[in-house]
Amino acid sequence: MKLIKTILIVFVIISNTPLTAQETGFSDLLQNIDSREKIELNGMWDIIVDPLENGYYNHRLQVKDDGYFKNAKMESPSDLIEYNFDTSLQLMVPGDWNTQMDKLYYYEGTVWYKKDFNYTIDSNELAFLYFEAVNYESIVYLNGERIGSHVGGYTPFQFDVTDKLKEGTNFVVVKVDNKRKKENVPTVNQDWWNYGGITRSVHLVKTPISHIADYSIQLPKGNTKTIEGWVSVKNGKDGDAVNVSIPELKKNVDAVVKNGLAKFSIKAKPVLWEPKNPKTYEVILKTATDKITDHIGFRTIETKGSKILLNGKDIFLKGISIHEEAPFKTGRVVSKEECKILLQWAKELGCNFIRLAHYPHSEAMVREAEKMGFIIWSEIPVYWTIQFENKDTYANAKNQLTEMISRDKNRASVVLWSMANETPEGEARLSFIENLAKQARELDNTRLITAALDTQGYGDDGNLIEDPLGKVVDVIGINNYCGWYAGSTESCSKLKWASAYNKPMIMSEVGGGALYGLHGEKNERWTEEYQAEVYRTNIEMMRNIDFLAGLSPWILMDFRSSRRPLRRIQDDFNRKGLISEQGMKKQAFFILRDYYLNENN
Ligand code: GCB
Repeated sequence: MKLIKTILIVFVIISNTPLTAQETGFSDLLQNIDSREKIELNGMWDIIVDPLENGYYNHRLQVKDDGYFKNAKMESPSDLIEYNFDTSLQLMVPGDWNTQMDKLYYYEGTVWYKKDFNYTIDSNELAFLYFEAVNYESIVYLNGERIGSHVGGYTPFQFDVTDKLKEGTNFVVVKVDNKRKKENVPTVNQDWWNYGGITRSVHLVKTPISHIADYSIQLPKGNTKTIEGWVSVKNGKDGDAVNVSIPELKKNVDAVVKNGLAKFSIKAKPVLWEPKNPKTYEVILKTATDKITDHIGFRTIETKGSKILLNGKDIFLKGISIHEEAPFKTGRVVSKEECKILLQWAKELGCNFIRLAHYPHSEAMVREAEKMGFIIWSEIPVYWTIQFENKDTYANAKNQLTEMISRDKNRASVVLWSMANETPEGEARLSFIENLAKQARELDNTRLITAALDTQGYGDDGNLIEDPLGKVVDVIGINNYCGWYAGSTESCSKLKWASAYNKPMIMSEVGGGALYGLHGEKNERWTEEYQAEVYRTNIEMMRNIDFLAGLSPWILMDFRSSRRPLRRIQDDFNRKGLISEQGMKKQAFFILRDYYLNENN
């Protein structure tokens, strides 16, 4: 009895101990930079295309100490400097290089980017160079000095450059390299365009010296009456106060910093965020030196048997998959307006759910989706056959996962973290993804874990879901192309599904290709009629799956892919969009819309 009591006391002490900044599992990546004062470094950057990496290596392939990052200038007419940013070409940031310059359309390699900016030193502030995303590998230099590097094309990263900035003019150089490599995540093979460049915005973010770096504010799992969270404070000290207020709920609490972190818990009954009422609250965080404002929604997400429960109620996810491909102009999405066009089309389709495939999309996309009431599936590019046995590959995937969760952990719309897409069964792959899932749950135990599994085998009676990964995830995603890659369209309506797991299943991909405006018989590939038939028969199939909790067919809009060369049909586009890249709706759009508007309400 005494022993049990002691164990209980120890347990209570441990569970009440605040997490330290390290224990949150996140780095000090600044949360919600839009709430900060910043200098925008977007616009035209000078660039040098460097396929042989001449600006980095000498002819013995040793790293140079006077590479292009020095931004050297001729001082006398006899000087030999074989590059000059001042007379070079330019590219727009944010943006991919492939769609900005004809000669870079298929280019995969290194491009050097340079930008000048002015800075006025203020000894009371810190300055962070913050990149929303650079695809794929970047090495960053400030005023000719290397300040750091980053791997991974779709997540944010930052460097504290306070001590490196000069009064007046400064210059930043970024070596961007999007060469595909076997050991990378994604690997050499992918069905989307490997857009290179500084594809998202760059900012110089200013903060007070003691500042709020990060925070997490959520309802705990299954509890709609307590708002819980932590605020991590950099350069503060134990005992500092953090004030958390939610004016609309008339809540105002003080928390105390210990080991860099202030934990709090607020009894409250917020109106819950849901697709039909995407309610968010203004949340204000204050310390003696800093203040941050965010808009946060509160909701719970759980599963029960084969159901997904949002705020304790069964919800059917009527979704669509989206690539971060810009409508009309094509290329990477670069603006909020482009996000809104895509999301508005998803609204017209009757969706309440979006799968943001196959990598983390921009923060703007996630925030706009949240405002419009979309439930989000967010994923990392662990795609097809990556090197599951390679420790560096794992570290890379884990880092991308951590950066994704770090950035979006306060978004009520995000309910599913997806670990992988169509990975081949095997032991190394299973433990790779198991470990990722463990990491995701340690970082965030309020959301659900999923993965899109490859088409499950066809038996005589139908498909049985038995991939061992089913054990690891909370929600099973299935990509299945009945009527396109396998089986005739007629066979789909009769296809039966069974599952070895009592878990919800989302049909995370289903569909077929059509060129907008091409018409013919419903058995003629690439016609709108064929694609419409694929949707009709697959919808019938889905009506018969009693453990189906939602779907996100492939895909909202045609997107560029170098796997798709068929001339006059594909022309480098995957044509499985319900809408062409020029915004024209194909017949299948209306088939899916009718299903969403008339069923499962
Ligand atoms: C898939 C992949 C997706 C492809 C799609 C297709 O299964 O997950 O990335 O684009 O099929 O169109 O083949």
